Amino acid sequence: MTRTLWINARIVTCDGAVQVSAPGALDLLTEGGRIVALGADLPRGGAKVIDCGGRLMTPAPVDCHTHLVFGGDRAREFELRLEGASYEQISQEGGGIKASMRAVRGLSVEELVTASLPRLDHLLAEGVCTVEIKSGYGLSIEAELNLLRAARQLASRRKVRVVTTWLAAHALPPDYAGRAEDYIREVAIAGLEAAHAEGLVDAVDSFCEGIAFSTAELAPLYDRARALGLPVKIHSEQLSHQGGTAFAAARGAISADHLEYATAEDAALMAASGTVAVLLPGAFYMLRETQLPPVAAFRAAGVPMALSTDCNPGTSPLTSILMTMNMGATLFRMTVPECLLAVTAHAARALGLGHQTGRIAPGLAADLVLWNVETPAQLVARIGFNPLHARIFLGEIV
Ligand code: DI6
Ligand code: FE
Repeated sequence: MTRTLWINARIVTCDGAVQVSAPGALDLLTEGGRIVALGADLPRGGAKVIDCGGRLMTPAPVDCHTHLVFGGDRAREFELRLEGASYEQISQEGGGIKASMRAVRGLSVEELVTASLPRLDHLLAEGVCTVEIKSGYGLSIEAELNLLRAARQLASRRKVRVVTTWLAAHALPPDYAGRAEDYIREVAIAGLEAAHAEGLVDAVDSFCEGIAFSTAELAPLYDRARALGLPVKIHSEQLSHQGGTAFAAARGAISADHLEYATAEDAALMAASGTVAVLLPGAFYMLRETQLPPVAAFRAAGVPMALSTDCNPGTSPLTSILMTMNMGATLFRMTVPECLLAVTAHAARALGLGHQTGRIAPGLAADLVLWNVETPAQLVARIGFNPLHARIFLGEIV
């Protein structure tokens, strides 16, 4: 087992308040992919020593909400929105998620992997070591299974931890128009059982929205998820307030995501249920949304806030976790420490992995990044700049 002593780094543990240690003040010992010890002048005893040269060391970013596996391209919809069409209009006219559905149904698992690898590589180039990937563009049992099969394949092609999420309740496909309850039963629930039996599902998600599903339609799906022992989460209050956040918090959701139209009451419910607020500034930006998520209410209620790319072909074609942090600060007025915690400790918590990754603490995975900067502010402030020096996944420089 490789035993490595990392010396002379400026370490931000993201374990509690964000503080940067002076270079050389703390050493980090890793062994067998885990963090073993963090402290001053740790004994070298047979460990390989790596001098970090005074660079900033953080936990590796976790991208906790992506639709990274998809096919096709929707840049034309971007143009239509520039010409004045709304996201809802495009969706009602057969575009949006349904356009991606048509593209996905025409691809094999291998083709989905090939289409998605460049996006994954973009995230990894900025140090990401854990990525959540949702289904949701297949909208039939077989096509949804293929998306998660491709997600699992990606984990074997790269040094990265992939967490999969069943999101068949993302949109109603044309063959089920007007039959949401049938779709939930025949595709979302039946498919969930098949996917779970195949080991493809780590959590269950849905899109609760006027153009998607209501809480009443979603309830049977969440009941089934609970019966299978799977964690649940939700896309809620993105375009309007539909009550998805309260619905999910009542079911102990690990996260509620988007939340532009969430209220202080939603925040209080989330605080009580331990639900993480996953904020997605890429979609806010692309849709030129003006309703800000209630960051002050989350802060006041003590709801942990995460930030994620929401990488998807329509509302957030974003594959930069650094840009996401910058947007969290600029668009959502989050502080630099909040932005850093949002892509590390809180993002890990949003996936139920808070005791596995996202912090630098003994016992956790040695998922780390060395950056060619000295402070977290230098990481968040710049745009289109990647200061990555080394990505370390399970103790090994990749
Ligand atoms: N909300 C979003 O922003 C993405 N999915 C969702 O539920 C967008 C999906 C898409 O337009 O392809
Ligand atoms: Fe999403």
